[in-house]
Amino acid sequence: MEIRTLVNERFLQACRRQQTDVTPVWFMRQAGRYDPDYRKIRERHSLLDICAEPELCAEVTMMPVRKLGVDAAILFSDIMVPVGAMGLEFTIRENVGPVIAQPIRTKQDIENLRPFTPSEALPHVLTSIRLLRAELDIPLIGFTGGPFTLASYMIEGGPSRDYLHTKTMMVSRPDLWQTLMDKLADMVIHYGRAQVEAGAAALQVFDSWVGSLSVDAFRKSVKPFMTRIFHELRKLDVPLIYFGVNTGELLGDFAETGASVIGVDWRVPLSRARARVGNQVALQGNFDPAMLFAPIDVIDKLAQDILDEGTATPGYVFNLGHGVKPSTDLGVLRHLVETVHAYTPTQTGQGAR
Ligand code: 1CP
Repeated sequence: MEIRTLVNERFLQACRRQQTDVTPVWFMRQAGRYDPDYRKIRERHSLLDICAEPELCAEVTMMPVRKLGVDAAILFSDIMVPVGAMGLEFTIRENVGPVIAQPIRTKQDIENLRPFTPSEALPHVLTSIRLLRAELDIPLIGFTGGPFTLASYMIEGGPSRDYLHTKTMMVSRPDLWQTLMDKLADMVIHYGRAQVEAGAAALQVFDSWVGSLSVDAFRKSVKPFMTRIFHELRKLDVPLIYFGVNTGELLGDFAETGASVIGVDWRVPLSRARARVGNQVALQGNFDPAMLFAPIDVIDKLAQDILDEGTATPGYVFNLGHGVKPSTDLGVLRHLVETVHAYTPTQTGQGAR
């Protein structure tokens, strides 16, 4: 299959902390329900159907690239797709998220999980990536869930507020926790590698809910697995983005895992995030997705402030602090992309371009 030359590499350059012509921008959950054309496709196909059908998956992945003018595409999939391939059945329930009929609670449940070989278990995902690599002239981001976030769905059986079963297993059965996290870390490594080999130019690990942990719990029960994952994935020589919500207190530890880009939510100013992560990683974030419903002049001012802070140090990718909300106006997203690309540092800002 044809491999396209990337005409726009500014996303990869910023991830590598190199100079860029303008600040690169993409949005978490940029392919999705805010787009009427996506909603139309969803009337006829389930989310998992789209993930399993390469032509459809590639089409949905490219929709925001054409409509918004973002600098990177992200594969349309879900973090639970490889978990299904490990033998744990789940459904995606409308307005809820992933639901697992038989959550993992015992040693036997963990032992029953199948080892994961991407080319056998998810060949269609790799086909989608190859199709996209032939179509896109901007980088494609592959992704996986982080082991903690995946474990939380597997153990709780669905979305959770307090992660009671997960945290209980972590502290009362560290042996089971270790076995489960090791299996998930192996999956993340194999899946990440397969996605890059198929054509993904960067990988993001969505550890969305790891911010529910204390710093001590993160260091003891999650960080060793993340460090192993990034140590292995670094050999692929592509940017590795580590993102979670509510992770302000964990950012320093995130930077020590071996990830090359740290995703920041909107709660932490980028200047403070930078002080916590040091200068050896790039930053990505952190426009509050709720502020996309603010008046345009408020949006512009907020974007300007974020850009001033983000570009103060080389290595910055503009993004939201979490995913696009389904009721967001597509025109506002397009405006935000234009605003980011048109940005010039304010007098008082220390933009590095
Ligand atoms: O049919 C639909 O449109 C339902 C909503 C939806 C979508 C669009 C779900 C159910 N998954 C997806 C696709 C998806 N999932 C993408 C698409 C690529 C893109 O970004 O454009 C991505 C990256 C994910 C990753 C994902 N799934 C995460 C990590 C990112 C995040 O938002 O924190 C998580 C936590 C999930 C689980 C999940 N799947 C779906 C929902 C509604 C949820 C969250 C449930 C919860 O609150 O726990």
